[in-house]
Amino acid sequence: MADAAAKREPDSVGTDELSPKVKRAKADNENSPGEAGKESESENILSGFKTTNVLSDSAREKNIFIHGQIADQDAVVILEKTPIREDTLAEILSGSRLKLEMSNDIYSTYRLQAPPHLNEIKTTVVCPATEKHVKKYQRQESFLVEETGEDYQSITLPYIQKQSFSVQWVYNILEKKAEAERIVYEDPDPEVGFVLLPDFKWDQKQVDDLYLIAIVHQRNNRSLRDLRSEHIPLLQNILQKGKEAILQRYNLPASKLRVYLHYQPSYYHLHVHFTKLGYEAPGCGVERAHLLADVIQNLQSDPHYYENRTLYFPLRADDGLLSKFKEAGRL
Ligand code: M7G
Repeated sequence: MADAAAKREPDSVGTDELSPKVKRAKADNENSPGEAGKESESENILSGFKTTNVLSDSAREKNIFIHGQIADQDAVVILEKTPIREDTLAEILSGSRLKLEMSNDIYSTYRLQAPPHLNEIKTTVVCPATEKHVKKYQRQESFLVEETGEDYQSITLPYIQKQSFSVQWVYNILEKKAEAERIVYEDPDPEVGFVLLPDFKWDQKQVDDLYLIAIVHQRNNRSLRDLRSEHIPLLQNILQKGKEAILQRYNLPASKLRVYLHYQPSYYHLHVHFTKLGYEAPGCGVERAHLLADVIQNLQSDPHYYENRTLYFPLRADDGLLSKFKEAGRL
């Protein structure tokens, strides 16, 4: 399944006991005056979208990743049906049109046409998209790579210095040129500070699939590999204040959070993922996610842990980095 696909686990273990409460908290937040009017109607840039091919899709996850063109520029569009929110049930049940499909004994199935505002499709557009974006969203076979500290220096680092995605979107956030109104919390300190905001994979309509990212103000750390014991205060600050901010805003306690870094990340500016425990977020598996609490402990016991350790991660079949590992005889 493509990386960016948000998995929905409506019946997953451990997600239900807090849900009504946190959902209400979120709904209250949304109704507060400070939140009003943020979403603006935009011109439909997708009306002229020309589809080239479907990169991946999933009936189970109810999403589709499409490659195409918008006004002669390459684009990737992600369409995704969102979960049904408990606080909209009354309106869905009473305000929809119902068409009977079949009826048999005590069983019947219908097509329910919900009011348009309750029937939205979360849409993400990357335009202009690079070839790397197209590859990122294409369904692909993956291979587990074993990277020693030396491999990082001789294979990975030279590759990512030349080939990685632009982090302009990250600088826009840090400089308040984009998404400023979405910031949930900021610690402006240049050394240990960070910005916490919703990941663009999360539509913020329900807490069940909560997903935020903390982006550090420091600009000299690419990833987990660059972390040393001197970064412990930064990491502890993110863990502590990030959890507090999420409790305050979404009424979700730390015991319900999965806080981790990706290795390899897609974007080489240090950031931390906060997702709700029980929500199977893309990339939260053991082959890619490193719990922030573990990272802190590892650095406490060995200041150079992430400089020297062999790290394992999956790479997709057409990833240029995989070719570099093959060329070096490391796969
Ligand atoms: P990653 O581990 O570098 O890559 O995480 P991944 O996308 O393979 O997981 C970067 C995180 O930033 C991901 O969770 C993205 O969904 C998120 N993200 C990416 N972009 C381009 C944006 C953006 O423009 N705004 C926000 N809010 N989140 C983004």
